[in-house]
Amino acid sequence: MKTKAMFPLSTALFLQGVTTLAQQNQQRPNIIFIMSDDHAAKAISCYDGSINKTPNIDRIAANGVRFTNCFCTNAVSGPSRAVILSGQLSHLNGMINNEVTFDSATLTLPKVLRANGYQTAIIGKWHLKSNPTGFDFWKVLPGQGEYFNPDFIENGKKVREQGYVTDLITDNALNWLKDRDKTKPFFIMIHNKAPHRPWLPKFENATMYDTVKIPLPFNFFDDYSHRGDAAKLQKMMVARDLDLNIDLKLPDVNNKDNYFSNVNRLSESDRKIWDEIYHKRNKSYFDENPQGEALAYWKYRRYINDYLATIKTVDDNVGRILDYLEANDLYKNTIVIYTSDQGFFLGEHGWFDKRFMYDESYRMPLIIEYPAKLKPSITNNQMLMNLDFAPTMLDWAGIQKPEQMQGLSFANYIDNTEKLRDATYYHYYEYPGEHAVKRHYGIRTEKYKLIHFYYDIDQWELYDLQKDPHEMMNVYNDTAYAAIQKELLKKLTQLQTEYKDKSYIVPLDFKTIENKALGLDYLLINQPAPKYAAGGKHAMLDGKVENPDFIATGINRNWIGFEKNNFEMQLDVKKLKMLNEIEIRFLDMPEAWVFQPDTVEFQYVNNTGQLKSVQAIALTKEKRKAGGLILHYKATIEDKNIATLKIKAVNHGVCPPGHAGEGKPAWIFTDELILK
Ligand code: SGN
Ligand code: CA
Repeated sequence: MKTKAMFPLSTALFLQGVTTLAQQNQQRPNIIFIMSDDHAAKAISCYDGSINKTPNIDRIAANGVRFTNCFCTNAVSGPSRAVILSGQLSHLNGMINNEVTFDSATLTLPKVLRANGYQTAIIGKWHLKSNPTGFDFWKVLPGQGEYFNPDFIENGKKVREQGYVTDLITDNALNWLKDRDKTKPFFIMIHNKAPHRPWLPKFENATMYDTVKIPLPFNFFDDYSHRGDAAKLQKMMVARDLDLNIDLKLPDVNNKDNYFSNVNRLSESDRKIWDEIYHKRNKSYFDENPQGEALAYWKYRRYINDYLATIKTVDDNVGRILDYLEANDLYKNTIVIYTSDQGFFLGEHGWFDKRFMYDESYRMPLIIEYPAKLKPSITNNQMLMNLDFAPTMLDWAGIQKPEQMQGLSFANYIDNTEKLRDATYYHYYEYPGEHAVKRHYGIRTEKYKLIHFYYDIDQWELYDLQKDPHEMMNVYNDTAYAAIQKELLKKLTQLQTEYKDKSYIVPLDFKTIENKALGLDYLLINQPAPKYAAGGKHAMLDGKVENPDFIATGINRNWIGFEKNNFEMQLDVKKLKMLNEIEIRFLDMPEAWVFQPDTVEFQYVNNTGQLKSVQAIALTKEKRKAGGLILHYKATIEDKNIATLKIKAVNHGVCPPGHAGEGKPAWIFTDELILK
């Protein structure tokens, strides 16, 4: 059996065992899993309705269940998809960020369904780098995919199709449904690219929202006071980080002929139509020449209008799928799921994109109809995660979930009488990365959210979601919340143990080196900043140095850091008798406000009492995976009888002009003085 070779033995046996069981089951439901990319619940009218109408997606809710508390476990595309497929959290399925390649040998939902007699297919966005496995048919967009005339990879072969991506995905899905083997139940994943950046609507919808003034969210001009640094340091602001040409479709200022570089896939005649639409559409911008807040508002409107216009086509195509089911007597016994890989910021906090555990990006829309089993028009507020999708679908299909799947089936929790769980877990890793959202993990209960930002930061946030649903006020360390904070921390630790997630403990990876000065007492003239004083008293002389690929955590790091101050260290080296070589290591990581010292000087007094001084230079540079360089400053000493040694490294003082921290204190980071 082919599957046997792919799975561990226990899994192969498990699949075989269940196959026979499932074969006896004639009434197994079909499953259509429709997932869009970055579709926030706010932009679905059965959730909100204030900014757009989605009559077809709403049909699913009217026929079934709308879930109001479904959350993703890692709010970025590849990771969310991998969690849905595998039923395992990112640290176990390996797809911690969009950069990683999904291991195609992972046991996934389509594999289990297929081994149990289902016909399986996936069409549309895949984004997991390796080829899809577990599908009888796959036709996926390479990478992020294109909106116009996109390429697809069909069972390994590249084909280019003419048309608009959302329509083409549904065309292909309907074709597959028509041609399927009608003796078997089916499972199809229909994955839209829309409404992903750069939000290119179909021609006929391009201006549909231009006459409606969608209001700015109340916290669009959020200044992030009462929050930690993560919110302040992101790069996903509508007003600042959207590109006028690519994202907002204004002519390219550097290349007027390149009116809009994103549509170069259009045929010449279509391109003309497009240009005409946008010449007209952009007129208001040139007439008004908005500046300051008016420009921010203009950007928001262009952004939200395009975003919603791409959703119009998503909704139309959901309608086509539902119509097909009704017309082909598939309505009753087909589970239709509509969701998005995660939520999205629609100007809240001034942002676009996702990644943060704040509700707008954290919450997933989830709507399910299954007329044979589920009552219509139900609202369900169970605390769910995308981790639960695979176990639930398997449950409905009458298949026991494989042991390694960590999620829970909510199939029997739709009526709201019993709670499935009391907290959801989150862990985001894509940092350093696009949009500069710091790594963080946390939990959410119905009432509270606790987040820890880590890696090159060590900050906690606690939100009282009932009093502060928009997460504007971090109450971590507010004494009024002391008991709640303690309880949430306990729950968080409990979940991390249960889910076997230790991936937030970035391993301290040291090399042991030869150092004659091991354990000698020393004196620091200036003290390191308390947060970066880790490593204990002997950190500078403990014979341990960081491996260049070590990833700093901000917690427990071996480097010691000095804000604005110089680094000055003095030690008695009489015991050493002989001393030839001195080396000291400094970090150069300007983007983290850490600069190499302006000068490094070794001063020493020999037994004749003479004071001598050598300027040291950085002879070796090691590249760190976590960013920046480790500079090794070295000097050779001719004198034999040195009594006292002093090292002085001069801080750059303030971040230089043009730097993000211009004028703010610069840092010096050092680890290990090596004497030979
Ligand atoms: C692209 C986008 C980002 C987006 C990532 C991840 N930039 O890189 O804004 O966050 O995808 O999105 S773009 O300028 O290329 O559009 S994800 O949905 O695939 O995770
Ligand atoms: Ca996405």
